[in-house]
Amino acid sequence: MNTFISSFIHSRVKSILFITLYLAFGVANVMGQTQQEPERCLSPLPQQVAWGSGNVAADSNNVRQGVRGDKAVRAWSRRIPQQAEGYYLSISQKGIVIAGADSAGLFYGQQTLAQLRRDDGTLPCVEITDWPAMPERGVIEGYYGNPYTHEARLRLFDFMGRNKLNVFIYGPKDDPYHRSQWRVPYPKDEARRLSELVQAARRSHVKFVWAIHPGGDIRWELSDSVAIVRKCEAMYGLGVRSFCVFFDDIGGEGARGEKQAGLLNYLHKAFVQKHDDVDALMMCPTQYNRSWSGGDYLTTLGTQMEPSVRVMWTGATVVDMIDREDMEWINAQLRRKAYIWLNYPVTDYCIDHLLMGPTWGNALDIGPMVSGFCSNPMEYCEASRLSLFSIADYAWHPETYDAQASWLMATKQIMPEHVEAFRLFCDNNVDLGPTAHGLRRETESQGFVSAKDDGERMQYFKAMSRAATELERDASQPELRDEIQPWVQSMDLTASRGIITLIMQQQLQQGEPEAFVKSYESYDRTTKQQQALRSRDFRGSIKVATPVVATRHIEPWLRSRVAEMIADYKQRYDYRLDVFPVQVVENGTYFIRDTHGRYLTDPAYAQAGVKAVFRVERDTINPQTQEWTIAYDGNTGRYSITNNQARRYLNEVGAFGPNPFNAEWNTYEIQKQTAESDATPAYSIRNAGLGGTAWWVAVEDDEVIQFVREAETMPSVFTWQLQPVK
Ligand code: 14T
Repeated sequence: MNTFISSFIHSRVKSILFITLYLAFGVANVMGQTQQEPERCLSPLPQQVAWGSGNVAADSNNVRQGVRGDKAVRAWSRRIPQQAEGYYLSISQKGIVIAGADSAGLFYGQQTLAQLRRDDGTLPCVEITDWPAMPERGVIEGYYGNPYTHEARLRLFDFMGRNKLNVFIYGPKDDPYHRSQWRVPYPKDEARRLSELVQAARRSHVKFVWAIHPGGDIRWELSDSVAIVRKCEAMYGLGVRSFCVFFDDIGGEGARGEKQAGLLNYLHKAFVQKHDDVDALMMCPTQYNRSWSGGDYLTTLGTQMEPSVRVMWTGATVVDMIDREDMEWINAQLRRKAYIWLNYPVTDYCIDHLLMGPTWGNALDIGPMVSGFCSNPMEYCEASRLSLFSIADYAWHPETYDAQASWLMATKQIMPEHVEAFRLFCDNNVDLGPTAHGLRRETESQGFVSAKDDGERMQYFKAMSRAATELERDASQPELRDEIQPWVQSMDLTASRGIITLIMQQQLQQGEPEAFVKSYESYDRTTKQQQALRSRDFRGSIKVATPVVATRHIEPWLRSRVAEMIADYKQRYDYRLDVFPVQVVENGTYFIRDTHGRYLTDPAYAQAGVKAVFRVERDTINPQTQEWTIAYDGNTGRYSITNNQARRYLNEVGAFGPNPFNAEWNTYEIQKQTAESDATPAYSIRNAGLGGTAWWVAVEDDEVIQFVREAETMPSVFTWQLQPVK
């Protein structure tokens, strides 16, 4: 230890130890030989690191390695941590020692050593004692969409080994032999490839878990239990030693908790115990998140199912980060530690997005409360590495996990030759947009958000454009490039639209309508080009995406800027108005009248939650209660409808919104229902946001707006008069 000056212990929770060691060994610092932590090169961050002074040559023959009990490392046996998969690594002038608690520990010690090796062939002197906080850490290929290719999985296992991830759960929803045709054995070629995968996983110390998804059409009869055993035996023959049964996303018979528990118990007896080398089973319940839980389903599993069966869990909702309270609640139900299935960075429910932001939000203190932690990734295997890198860091050592630092390191590891370009790309692919699951990641396009003026915005768009070109030309990683290419192209086109927008702004200011129109045409072409981009549009593809980027800040900014400029232009010029999108209703103030001539009115000066009503008479005292501002929202391409009395907007149930205005919810489609020549045209008004699509109708006996869904017969009262207030 005397060659080691303990200048840094990573763990924040070990700060007391840090202070003690600092006091004990800090003398050298006082003497001026300050030891600094080298630039971070280790991930996952080890539990204990003590940097020494000086370097040794990496090619030194003086490496002793082994597992606890081996002669080669006997002298260091007291330094080997007790924890499974732990290791002790020492690099000093005397040589290199790697002593594992077990074979996985030795393997991880070797990975750490490889990470320490510098380009110049040297290694820093260091002493590391390390072990994982969570016993199982890994990847669950569990999404809907195009399953990974064989080659992608092989590369993934290699990556997992280097990042100390130790489990891969095979459960692609669209592998027929996993789900829709679970009773059918794999065809020969596929079976051979699976067996190759199992071997490859093993070489990287990755446990290959094969999952079956029988719940869609299972009959609770012995014949189906036997069919599952038969399929598992076939997989056993291919080398699989770990098994999981999924019951997610099903209803009906298959969803019965006591039957599922019974099946798992049967498999435990009739399959697991028949072999001496098959792991304890795992299962994914039908109620796999708290928002879907109810009745006694989970406690039935908890009490009736063989205690060694691990149960998967996605958290408070389908897509959610995990905290202590989640774990306390579910562990009590299940009477065991839940096995986390993290639905991030999976994008099967928002396929136009690529998730390349920092992985944050999981509590740092749940290590002891989980039996495993797995991430369900995107169908883009290479691109998913960015998040998986951080998942690995987190699951190994959650207490010191720093999402931003981990992201910086991951981006550097993944694209060492184009770090800055890649970071800019990633920072424009962060948010998920509004989805059924509600998860948002709003810190996107940070350089754009912090730009102070259009000059800085222009700089940002140009940097985006340069980054796109750099990444498109990259030849260092063809697999990754192929995956992200559609989003890189999309970023390029977003950058172009940004640049054009700023040019249009100048042209408008300088009074150049011809130039403005030309620019607008080019903006429009670029937008259409962007909308025509596709990802995964190969033959037989299960999901085809239209890539979107920078949707959180840049996209809305572009749309509203352009919409404002067009409105401004229309006020000032008559030239070539035909190039702009047709606005059905010009922005302005209107009376909204139903087919009986009644006026839509604010009855209570826009109290939140109160509905607008129909009045036969004009309000002569407060005329504004019947005056509505209808404004085009360039962002959604729809209209907002706001009452002029208190400037409150209408929401999707025809009430004055209690929440802040949100264009995603509170804008409408307005269509002309009569001929162009009609002097008093009739319009239809339709909800079109996240509140669903329903037409506004006025029923004579009703005082408030009613809503009719498209599928139903449309009554004659669905048209409205929008009468400009003169
Ligand atoms: F098993 C579960 F833990 C789980 O998450 N199941 C699926 C999963 O395969 C999918 O990748 C993920 C994200 O979309 O969510 C689950 O699938 C759903 C979730 C829904 F809320 C499918 C339909 C839904 F409505």
